[in-house]
Order: sequence, then C-alpha cells, then structure tokens
Amino acid sequence: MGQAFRKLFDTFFGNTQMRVVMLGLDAAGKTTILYKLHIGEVLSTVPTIGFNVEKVQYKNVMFTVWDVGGQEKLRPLWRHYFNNTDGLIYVVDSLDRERIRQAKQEFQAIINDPFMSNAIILVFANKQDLKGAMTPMEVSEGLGLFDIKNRKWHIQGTCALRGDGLYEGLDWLSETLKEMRAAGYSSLGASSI
Ligand SMILES: Nc1nc2c(ncn2[C@@H]2O[C@H](COP(=O)(O)OP(=O)(O)OP(=O)(O)O)[C@@H](O)[C@H]2O)c(=O)[nH]1
Ligand SMILES: [Mg+2]
Repeated sequence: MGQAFRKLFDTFFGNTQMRVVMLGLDAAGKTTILYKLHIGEVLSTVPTIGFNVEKVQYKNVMFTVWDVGGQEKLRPLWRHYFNNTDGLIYVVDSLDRERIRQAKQEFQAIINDPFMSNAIILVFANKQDLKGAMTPMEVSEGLGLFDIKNRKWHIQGTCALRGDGLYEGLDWLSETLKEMRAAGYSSLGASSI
C-alpha cells in the first residue's frame, strides 16, 4: 500500500502507526518484552546479535517495535535505528545496580542524539519481580530522568516474565503520541519500516 494511501486509510479507520526503538544494556530484557507483547508468551532468549522487529497491534495503534542487541560491541550500531523514531523504549535491569551508571551514559547519548530529538521516551524499569530490584524512582534518579528538559518521558515498572506494566507503557506511548500529533507535531515516524 502506498504511503499516502495508507495514511488516508489509517486516518479513516482511526489507526495510528508508531515506530518504536527498544534499547538498553545487554540482558535488560528487551527481547523477552518484544515477544511477550507480540505473541503473549515468554520465549527463551539468547543474546541478540543484530535486531528483531515485530508489529504489535494494541487498541488502534500499530506499533512497529525494533529490538536491538545491547552488548557493548553492538552499541555503536544503535544509532542506525534512530531515524524516524516516534518513541524510545529504554529497558533497564532494575537489579543491576553495578551497571546503572553505564545504563545512564548510554541512555543520555541516545536521547541527546539529534536524530532522536523528536522521540518520546518510555523507560521500563524491568525485573521488578526480583528481590532487591531498584524501584522505578531509583531507576529514574540513576538515569537522570529528572534533568530532562522539554521532552515527554515516562517510567514504568515492569516484569516481562509476567507481562506486568508492558501494556501500561504502550498506553502512555500511544496517548502521548496522539496528543503530540494533535498539537501539530509532525511525526517523522509515520513511515513504513
Ligand atoms: N526475573 C526476570 N528475568 C527477566 C525479566 N525480563 C527478562 N528476564 C531474563 O533476563 C534475561 C535476558 O533477557 P533478554 O530478553 O534476552 O535480554 P536482552 O535485553 O534482549 O539482551 P541482549 O539481546 O543481549 O541485548 C533472560 O534470561 C530473561 O528470561 C524479568 O522481568 N524478570
Ligand atoms: Mg535481545
């Protein structure tokens, strides 16, 4: 379907397209989240080399979710996924206190990249089921979320294994994107994948 025609079709049927990039350090839970959303099940994962991409239809939003491998040697590749992104999902392993500074560094580099300046920011403080996990408030402080100026951001505690918090996060993404589009922000991300 041509781009213009699809936009017309989507407008007519009240559908919204949203391109989302999911990043975070290795083993944060990104691939687990992607497949919990896509097929409703927890798959056994191996570290992602490269990326996975799936469509997730929720309410009347079609999310195209890119899940990119988070190992250190793969992080320089992240920026190739930035263009045309409506929303960033940044996933943190909330038990991993040792690497929260590293998680902050990578997070700040992403959100300060010019290609990500229009992206709204959702943080998943994942693995909330584990004893000793940082609370969403602690993760917010760890990443420096309170210092973000003039950007829409939100943090959500999640447990990918049970699916807790994932759809609340998608609700925030879709509501915020709709508000922004209604306010006249032209989303660069309404394109196909
Ligand atoms: N306890 C617990 N374990 C989780 C949760 N989410 C993911 N995991 C586990 O964390 C491990 C890593 O999960 P992945 O989804 O492969 O992590 P990833 O972020 O895709 O990692 P990379 O592909 O290397 O970037 C797996 O053993 C998951 O089962 C969670 O909410 N709670
Ligand atoms: Mg992965």
